[in-house]
Amino acid sequence: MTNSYLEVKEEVSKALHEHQPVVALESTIITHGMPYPKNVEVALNVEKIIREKGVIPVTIAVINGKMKVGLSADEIEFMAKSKNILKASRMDLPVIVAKKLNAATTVAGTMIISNLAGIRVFVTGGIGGVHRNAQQTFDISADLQELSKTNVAVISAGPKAILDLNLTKEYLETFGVPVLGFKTEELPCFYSRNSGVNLPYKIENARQAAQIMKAKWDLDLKGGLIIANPIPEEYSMDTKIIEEIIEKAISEAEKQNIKGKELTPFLLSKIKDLTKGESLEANIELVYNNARLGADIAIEYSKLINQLKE
Ligand code: PSU
Ligand code: MN
Repeated sequence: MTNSYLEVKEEVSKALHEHQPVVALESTIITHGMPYPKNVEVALNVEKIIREKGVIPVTIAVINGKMKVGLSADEIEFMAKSKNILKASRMDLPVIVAKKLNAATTVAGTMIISNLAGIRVFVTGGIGGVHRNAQQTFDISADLQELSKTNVAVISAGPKAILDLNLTKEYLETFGVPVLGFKTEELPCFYSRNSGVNLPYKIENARQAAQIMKAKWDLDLKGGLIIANPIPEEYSMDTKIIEEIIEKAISEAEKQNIKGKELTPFLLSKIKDLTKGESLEANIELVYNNARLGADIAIEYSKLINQLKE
């Protein structure tokens, strides 16, 4: 790798060189999205699910200022356990790299590093988006701008339910980010399958996702795509019940004056407490579900790139 800020694991650079399927994974979900030690278990399981499909999983983080493309099990444990790991989005990366700090990467941060390394498929839980009341607060996740400019496909269970889903959809439309519903015509919203927000495009399989990705980038239409994969039916939470809980969590955040970077982690953890852990279980299952689909999409995309016949 010519980029001296990047440290790409050997099996990853080999796989990329040979156009073998590779899936990037973020680390903020580990450090800020789930409690220790469950976060370690989940991070390792996600990698295992992807590897069992013959795809190389690549968890991304910044350690001592190095953008790590692929973490060892020890590094995952270190990230998961350490207190005060920073959360790196686009604005943070140059500071963290120059000061040689440790940081977990958000969807935006992970997209940037994936793109530098040449990884086109990235699996997460839920993307950031336009927060409720953004008309006043201006709180719009940098994930959305990143999706408008960086060529990486993001497999998620939709924007997190804590957001304003209609505004998030409008924002993505304005910035030209395709949102493809996987076997659904409705925007999934993280903990549940149903948001009431319609999606214009439905895809039926991983191959269609790969074909749309390739078409987008062949046409030089810069930016990412969202493959919105609903949480499996058996883990989907009741939209009404979860909505009441989200409202409670949001008013608690307002009371405590939680803002900016702290808001999303605060809400996820509050919701976990208020649902007695049920939301964490849902979060874990939706990530596993996204990992399975993401691996399939990486396989199909690499087939297209290698121009292999089925
Ligand atoms: N998905 C999860 N848990 C998380 C996140 C995603 O299941 O914690 C993280 C992602 O890293 C995403 C971030 O980029 O939440 C959004 O944070 P913010 O709203 O501050 O941009
Ligand atoms: Mn924000």
